Amino acid sequence: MTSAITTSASPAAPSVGAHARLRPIAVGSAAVTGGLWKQRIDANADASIPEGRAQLEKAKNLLNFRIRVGDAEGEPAGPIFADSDVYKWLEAAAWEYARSQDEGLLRDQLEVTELVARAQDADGYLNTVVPARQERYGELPWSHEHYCAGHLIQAAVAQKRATGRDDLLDVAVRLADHLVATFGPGRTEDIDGHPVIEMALVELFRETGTQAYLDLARWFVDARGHGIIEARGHAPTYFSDRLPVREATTVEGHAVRAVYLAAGAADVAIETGDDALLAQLATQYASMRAEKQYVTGGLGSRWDGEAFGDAHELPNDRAYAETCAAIGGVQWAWRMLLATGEAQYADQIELMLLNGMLAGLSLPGTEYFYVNALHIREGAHPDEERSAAHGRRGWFDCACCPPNIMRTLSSLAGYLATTTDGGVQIHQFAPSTIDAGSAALRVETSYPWDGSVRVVVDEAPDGEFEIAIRVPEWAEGATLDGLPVDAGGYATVTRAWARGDELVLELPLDARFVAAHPRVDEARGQRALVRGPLVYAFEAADNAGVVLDDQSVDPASAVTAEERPDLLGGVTTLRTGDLTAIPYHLWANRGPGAMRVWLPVD
Ligand code: FUB
Ligand code: ZN
Repeated sequence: MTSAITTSASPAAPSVGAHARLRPIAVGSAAVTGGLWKQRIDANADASIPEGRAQLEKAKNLLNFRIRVGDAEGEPAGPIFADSDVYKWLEAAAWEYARSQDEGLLRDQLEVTELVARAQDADGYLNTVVPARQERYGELPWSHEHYCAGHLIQAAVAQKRATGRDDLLDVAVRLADHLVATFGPGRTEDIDGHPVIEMALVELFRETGTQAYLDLARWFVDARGHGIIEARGHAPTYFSDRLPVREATTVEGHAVRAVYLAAGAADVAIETGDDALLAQLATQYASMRAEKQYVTGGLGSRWDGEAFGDAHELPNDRAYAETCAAIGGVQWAWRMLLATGEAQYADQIELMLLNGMLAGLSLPGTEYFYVNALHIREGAHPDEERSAAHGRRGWFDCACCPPNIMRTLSSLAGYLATTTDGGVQIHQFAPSTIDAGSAALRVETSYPWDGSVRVVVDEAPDGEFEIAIRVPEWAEGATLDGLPVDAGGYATVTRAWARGDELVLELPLDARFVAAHPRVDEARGQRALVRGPLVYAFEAADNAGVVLDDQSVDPASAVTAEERPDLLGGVTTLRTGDLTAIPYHLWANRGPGAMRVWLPVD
């Protein structure tokens, strides 16, 4: 590996020599300028991120750091991985600064950064909770020490890319050097029960060029599945440690752990040119998608162990579908997209962002779902904190999901498009501007409410250039400039361009009923309503006087779409028979109540 100069500044930026077909566009070089995502990005900036810092005070995550540096007294509070929430918030603040250049937010993140830096031990170790509760690295399957380190490193890389500052990066480098000195072949041969360090170390390699970080990431990936966790007395499946990553053909165990590991393995494959590893990850992804993913993109069906179930084990009322798992799924799909250039991964990113993840956030941006059920029965009893029957909540004792949404929304522009030497690829549709270096494009659309996507050339590249626009798999009948294009790929036009040239993609947004795989017992004989990339839900608030649990649908019946600018921030509702449906991600914004995605066929 010669150089690790990054090609752009976004989450997951393969190095120059990396085996990636596509290259990301820096977060600051693309901007969402309107529409659904802008609403959410604004709420993230105006409410979620500032409120998030207040919640970190209230939940004592920041107090833990003050205790560690001697500014306060007491025992650290919260889960053993409490530090990670601070780091995810720092990452969110960094990407948000890249977007808004908000100096107040920069001051805020530097203040928290300074506190974090002071809490670092002289040898680079950094954790505010573990040292007060147990021996350093004494119980890695549960201690989350590498997990917290991974989130710190991700935040540091984001801060460097977004602000150019080294404050947190210096901390991350000292911590990573400590990990390199401590773990690996011939040193301590141990792994954390919760992956994320793999992705983080690869990103730090990309940022610094230090080969040892990539080597350790690869070692952490390859060390799994060889009995390390079992030797410590734990059943390995939960920890993604039953099989080597290179042998596993599906995902299993704790869903967030599994997808974070796969995303890190994809990063390793991209940087080392490991095609065999990449192919294995593609096999795992295909299995997850075909057998273990909800129609909403949600991942992980079991409350028990927050885990993937067996193939087709996808209950609706007891769905877990943790918000973080959808986010981890996006991170994995993004890396697969960069590596392969295959549109299926961009389809997946869209599905998970617009449904599985976005349902986790209230419209004002201050309340969250941890668990994303697909069915809330009449009179459902919220049996515990995470139950969706409560409606969204301001924070959680285990608050992994809220800051995970924050960092995803503040870096969302980074997922819109990519470049190759001779072209640009548009993967996600939003009113936006995309500065691809040699070309600048503008996207005008009301998607996902309307299927028209206009791509305008604002600055033309020299010579021939390819503009590729994703045509989602569901978009049979799509046209580009009036000519039919195949669904499930990219419509491409290669030619010389002039300022003002444009392409117009028309995606058919007819509502459609979809059925699950017949082996999904809990959805057999039922239909879900989808329109474009949006999955719809029937909610009590729109269906007064009706017991949703007693309802059924006729899939042959007409479905009418109605634009409702007055409702839920502006939405298209669907009506079938006597029932009204709204996009799933918007349910529970008018209080909790009965809701269902699947309805039995008449
Ligand atoms: O273990 C850290 C986080 O807490 C996981 O990613 C979530 O699933 C929750 O268990
Ligand atoms: Zn979570």
